[in-house]
Amino acid sequence: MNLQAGVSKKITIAPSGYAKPGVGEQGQAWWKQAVVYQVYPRSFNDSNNDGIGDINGITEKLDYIASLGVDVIWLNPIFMSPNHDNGYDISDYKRIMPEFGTLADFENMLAQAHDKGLKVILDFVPNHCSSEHEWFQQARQSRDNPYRDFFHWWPAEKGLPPKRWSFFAVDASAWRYEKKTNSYYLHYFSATQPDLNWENPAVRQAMYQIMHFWLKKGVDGFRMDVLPFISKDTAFPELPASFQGDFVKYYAQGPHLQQYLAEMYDQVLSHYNIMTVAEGTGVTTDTVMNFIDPKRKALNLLYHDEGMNLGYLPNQFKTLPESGYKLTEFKQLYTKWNDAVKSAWGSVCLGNHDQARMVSRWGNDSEAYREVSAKMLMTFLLTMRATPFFYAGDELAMSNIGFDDISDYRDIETLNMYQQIKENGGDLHAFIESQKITARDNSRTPFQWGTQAFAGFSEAKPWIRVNPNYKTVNAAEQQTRKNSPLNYFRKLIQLRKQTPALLHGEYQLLDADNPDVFVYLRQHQSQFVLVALNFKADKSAFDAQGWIRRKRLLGNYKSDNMELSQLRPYEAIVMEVTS
Ligand code: TEU
Ligand code: CA
Repeated sequence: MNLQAGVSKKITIAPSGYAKPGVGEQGQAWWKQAVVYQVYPRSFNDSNNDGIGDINGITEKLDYIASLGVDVIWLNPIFMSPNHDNGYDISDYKRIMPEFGTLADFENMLAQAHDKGLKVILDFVPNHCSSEHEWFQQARQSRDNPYRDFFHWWPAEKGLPPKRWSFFAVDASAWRYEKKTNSYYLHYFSATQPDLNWENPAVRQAMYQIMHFWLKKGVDGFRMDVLPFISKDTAFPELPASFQGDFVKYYAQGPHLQQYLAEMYDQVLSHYNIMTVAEGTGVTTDTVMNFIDPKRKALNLLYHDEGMNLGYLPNQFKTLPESGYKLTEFKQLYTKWNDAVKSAWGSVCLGNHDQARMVSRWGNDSEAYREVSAKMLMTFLLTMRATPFFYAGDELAMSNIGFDDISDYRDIETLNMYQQIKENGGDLHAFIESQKITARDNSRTPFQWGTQAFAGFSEAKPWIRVNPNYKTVNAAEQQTRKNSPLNYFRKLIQLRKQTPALLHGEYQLLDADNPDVFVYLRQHQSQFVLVALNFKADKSAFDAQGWIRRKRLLGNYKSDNMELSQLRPYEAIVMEVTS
């Protein structure tokens, strides 16, 4: 062991970045210290037993959420919507979807959340609305309708529009022909989600006004859906011949992005002490600072999809190889993102409503390892230098349902892709096999509260099937069990909050080439915390690179592990170290 090497390593992570005003210890913005808990309202708790989760259902469970120690609730869209894409197709941005309740229900929920010290951020969808929105209903009537320019049109007399793929359309095209005005409209997502034309100042003003409307009600910020898409090259050039389908590169982060962000900042965001998070589809470490650089007028945080897509086979729809993903790539990726946002602030997540369950995708959901590997992944999220985002149910180690029958699926992405493959004579069996692992509906099954019928989510048959493992995997059972994932999650959050090195210390990757163990150091002033995570079902060794254990802070095994450099299957340890 080379002690000197250890010492010089410490110097490379000296807390020099903390001198800057606003980023330093004193100037820690609340959203940097927060833990975010994402609630998918449709699946969380059903208060009126119609099988659909709702706002009053969330209100009933605020004490549970507060008991976790999280700070912020992010609600998926709750606005008026025909629900072709579960609320990501908004038909009225200022009204609550009746299935979820009323504006009064929302205001009550918000007030009660605030009383319990919880903040609430809403999911705002600026890139597209529902085809049932009044704006689109008007716009499609005639070419000279006042709302015509709220959307992107391609007049058919110009010929076929240049190829653009859609995420969800069965015919794969992002252009849809409308006979009435002999034009095509643009929809990057389904045909029921026409893209709004941000070039039009009236669209931008309408959006800012909607944001003010909710912020004045006291909401604590927004998650902004596919924000990079709001600026496009509206000349819609032909794609290069060599084009391989990586379409977000051509579709998003257009020439006016910075202008729109700055305008939104000036006219809306800067007037409130809020948390603003961009969904960063297609954003790389080269462009992330355009969205979150504190020196710019922009947002606070961005979460990227690069992490979510890790391991997928190229040119195949959300398909993982048998061998899964490579930990070395995982480590490299999160280290690269940590470094890229050093002068701003990062966010970290391993799942959400668009992804598989965290433990199934990144851990091991077999009976033997489901809990221990879920705790290991929680440890990762709560010890990185970034604001962690958890998806409701992660704290219980809820796992994929893995539907194998298309009739069980509810999600437009799966249903339309299935139809597309069917029409093209593709391999439907292979598609279903891959969806069992990666489908979005895996995370959308009802929250598992207890052992009663429908897991206590509802007394009526839920809109989507409950995972049959609810008899053993549920909150009631875990509440009283000392070492349950739920109670481990609570302890871990407290540890993060009490440990300056974990909250805002510098991050440094150790033992980078180790294929089984993720080891890193967090350091704040004289406090050094080492985190070691075994991502494998076997015992794994790692190199602590000269760091000596002083005190174990937390681990996911009951008994202490006295060997610093040997970890048991999926073991996670957090310890204070010294050189
Ligand atoms: O998702 C953005 C997005 O790019 C999705 O296509 C995502 O990559 C895909 O679901 C992964 O399988 C956002 C929302 O989070 C998603 O729920 C919406 O369906 C989508 O935008 C359209 O609003
Ligand atoms: Ca309901």
